[in-house]
Amino acid sequence: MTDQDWLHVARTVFTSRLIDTIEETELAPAGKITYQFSAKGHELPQAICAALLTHPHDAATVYYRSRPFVLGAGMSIRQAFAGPLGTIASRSAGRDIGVVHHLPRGTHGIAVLPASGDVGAQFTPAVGWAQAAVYRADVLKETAWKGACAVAFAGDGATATNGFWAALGIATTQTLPVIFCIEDNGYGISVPSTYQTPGRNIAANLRSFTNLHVIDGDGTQPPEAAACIEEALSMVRQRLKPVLLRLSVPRLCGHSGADNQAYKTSAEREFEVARDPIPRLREFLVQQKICTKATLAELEADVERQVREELKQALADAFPQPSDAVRHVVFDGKIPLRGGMRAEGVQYQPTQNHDIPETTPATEQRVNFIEAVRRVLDEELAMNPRVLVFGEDVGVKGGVHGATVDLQRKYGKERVFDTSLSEEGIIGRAVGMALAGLVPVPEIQFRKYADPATEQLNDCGTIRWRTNGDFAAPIVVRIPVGYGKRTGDPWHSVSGEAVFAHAVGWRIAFPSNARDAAGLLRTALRGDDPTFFLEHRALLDTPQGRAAYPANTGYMIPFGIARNVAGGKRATVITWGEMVYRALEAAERVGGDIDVIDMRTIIPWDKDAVLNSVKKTGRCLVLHEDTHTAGFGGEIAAFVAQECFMWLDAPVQRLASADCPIPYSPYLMEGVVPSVQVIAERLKSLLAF
Ligand SMILES: Cc1ncc(C[n+]2csc(CCOP(=O)(O)OP(=O)(O)O)c2C)c(N)n1
Repeated sequence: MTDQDWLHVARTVFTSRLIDTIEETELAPAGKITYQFSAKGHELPQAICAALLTHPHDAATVYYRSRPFVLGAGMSIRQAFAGPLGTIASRSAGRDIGVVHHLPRGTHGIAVLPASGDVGAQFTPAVGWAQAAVYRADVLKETAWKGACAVAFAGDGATATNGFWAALGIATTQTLPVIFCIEDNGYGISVPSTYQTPGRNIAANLRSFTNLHVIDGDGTQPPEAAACIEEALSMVRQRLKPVLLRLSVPRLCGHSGADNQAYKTSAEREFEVARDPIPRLREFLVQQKICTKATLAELEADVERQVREELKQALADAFPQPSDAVRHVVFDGKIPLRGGMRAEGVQYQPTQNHDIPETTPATEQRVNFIEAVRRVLDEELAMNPRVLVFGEDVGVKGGVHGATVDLQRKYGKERVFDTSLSEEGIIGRAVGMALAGLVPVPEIQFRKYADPATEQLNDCGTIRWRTNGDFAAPIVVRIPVGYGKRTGDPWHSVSGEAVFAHAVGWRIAFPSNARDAAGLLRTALRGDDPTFFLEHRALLDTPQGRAAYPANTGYMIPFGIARNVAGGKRATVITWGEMVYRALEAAERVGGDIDVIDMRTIIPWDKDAVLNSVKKTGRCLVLHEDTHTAGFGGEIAAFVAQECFMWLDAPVQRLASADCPIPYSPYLMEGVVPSVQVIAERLKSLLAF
C-alpha cells in the first residue's frame, strides 16, 4: 500500500460513511428511499481491496453491504445515491435496489459482476470468473489475463449457504485464483454467527481444508487489514492457492434501515462502537505521516463538499418511465459491456424470433439425436476456442448419455471437463465464465437434478435486465428430460419445461429429432441469451429421434418457428418432444387429416403457427408430457381461447401427464403419461364435439 493508496482508501471510507449517514438521517426519513443498507463498520477492508485490485481483468462479486468497495472501484457518488433513489442515473436505471451492485469496468478495469439479492449466490460465479481467467491466460495465451483473480465478498451468514461450499470445493480442487473475503460482523440480520459455523469462526474451522490458504484478521486495524489483503492477493496472483480471508468487523448499523438491533445487548453495541474503523484510520494516517491533522481535516471537508454536491445532482435526476421496465429482458440489440457472445469480438448470431431463415440442410446420413448433439458440440468446439463443455461425467466418460464422447480426448481437459457434483457449482461457474467472455455449455445430468441450481439459473436469466443491458451471461444448459426408452421414475424422467418457461430471460429448445436438435443447438450456442436445451431421453438413441444430420456446419434453426409434422383440416394437435410421435400415431388411429404441430421451442413459441392451424381446423388439442396443472399447455390453450374464439368449433382441449410424479413401473406409467390410446380417444371426442 502506497501513501497514495491510503489516501484513496481514506476518501472511499469517508465517502461511504457519509452517504450512509445521509441516507439514514435524511433520505430515508423523508421517504425518498425505501430500502436502506448501511455498510458502517465494514468500510476499511473493502476500500483497501478496491485500492489493491488493480489488475485490468480482476473481478469481484459483491453483496448488499459492499458499497464501500464499489465506490472505491469507481462507482460515482451520484450513482451511489441514485441506486436507492431509484432514478435513471443508477446503474440499473431504477430496476434493482440500490445496493445490489454491478459495474462493468471500474477505475482499474476491475469488473463488479452483477450482484444478487440471494445471500450466497455470489460465490460460484466468482470461481467461474477465476477459472475463465486461468483459461484465457494459459490456454488462449492472452497475456493480459495473466495474474487476474476474482474476489467474492460476503458476510459470515453467507458461509452457511450451499453456494459457499460449492465454490470452496471448486476453487480448492482446481486451485483457482479466488479470494473468499468474509466480513464477519457476528450476525446475519439478528442471528449470531454461532448458528452459521460451529464456534463462530469460519477461518478456524477451515484451517485444515486441503489446498486452501486461510487468513484471519481484524478488519478495523488499517495495517493489519492491509497486510491480510496483500497476503491474500499475493497467494492468488501467483496461483498458489485459493484464499479464505476472514476479517472481523463491527456492524455499526441495523441490518437495514428497518432493523433496530434490539437483539444486541448495550455492552455489545458499545464494544462495536469502540471498534469503529474510522478513528483508527485517522490515527493511522497521521501517525504514518500520510496526512497531517490539518490535511486530513481538509480531505474530510472535501469529501463532504463532493458528497453534498453529487447528492444535489442525484436528487435532480429523473425517474424511469413505466415503458422502460420491460426493456433488456432478452437480447434486443444492446450489446452488453461484459459477457455475451459479442464481447471482445466473438462471432455472434442473433437468436431473435424469425431473424434467421431456416435453410435446407445438405442432407447426410441419418444419426441418432444424441450423436447430432455431440457433433454440434464437436464442431463448435473446433470453431470457437471460447466454447467450454462441462458437467458431471462429461470428461473421460463422455457423459452418462454419451453426448460428449471423445470430446475431452480431442479438445483437452481445459475445454471439456468433469465437475464436482454440485449443480449450483456447475451453473454458477458457467455464469462467471460467460461474464468473462467465454461460451460455457454445462450439462445437468437429468432434469430433476437442476433443482439445486435453481437460484443460479433464475439469477442468470435476469442479469441482462437487472443490469439494464450492461451484462449478459448467455450460457447454454443441456438437460436430458422425460421418461426413458423402457421405463420412467420420479428422478430421471421429469420434463418440467413449464417451470423453466416461467424463468425470466431464458429461451427453451425442446427438439424432437436429430436435425432439429442440431439446428437449434447451434442457434443457441451462437445466440446471446441463456438457453435451456432439453433432450428427451426416449429420443436420444431411438429410431424416432434419428434424422439426417445437416452437414453444413452453419446450419441453424431459428427459435420460435414450429414445424408441421402432419397436415390436416379436421383438428390441430400442438405438442413437442417425444409426444410428437404419440400424437402422430394417435392422429393416424383416428383416420388422419390432423394438423400436428411440433413446437420445437417453448420460449419463444410460435403463436403464428398455432393461430394459422387452429383457424383452419377449428379444433385444438394441446398435448404435453409435463404435468397438467400450470403446464405450458395452459398458456397455449388460453392464447387459443382468446385469439381463435370465433374460429373454434369445440372447446380447446389439454392433455398432459397427471399431476403425479412419473412412476417406475411401466404399468403405473401408463396411468400417468398420455398414451397413444388416450390421445386417440381425446382426439375422437374433440372431433365428435
Ligand atoms: C438466500 C437468501 N436467504 C435469505 C435472505 C434474507 N437475508 C438477507 S441478508 C441476510 C443475513 C446475511 O448475513 P451475513 O451474510 O452475515 O451478512 P451481513 O448482513 O451481516 O453483512 C438474510 C437472512 C436472502 N437475501 N437470501
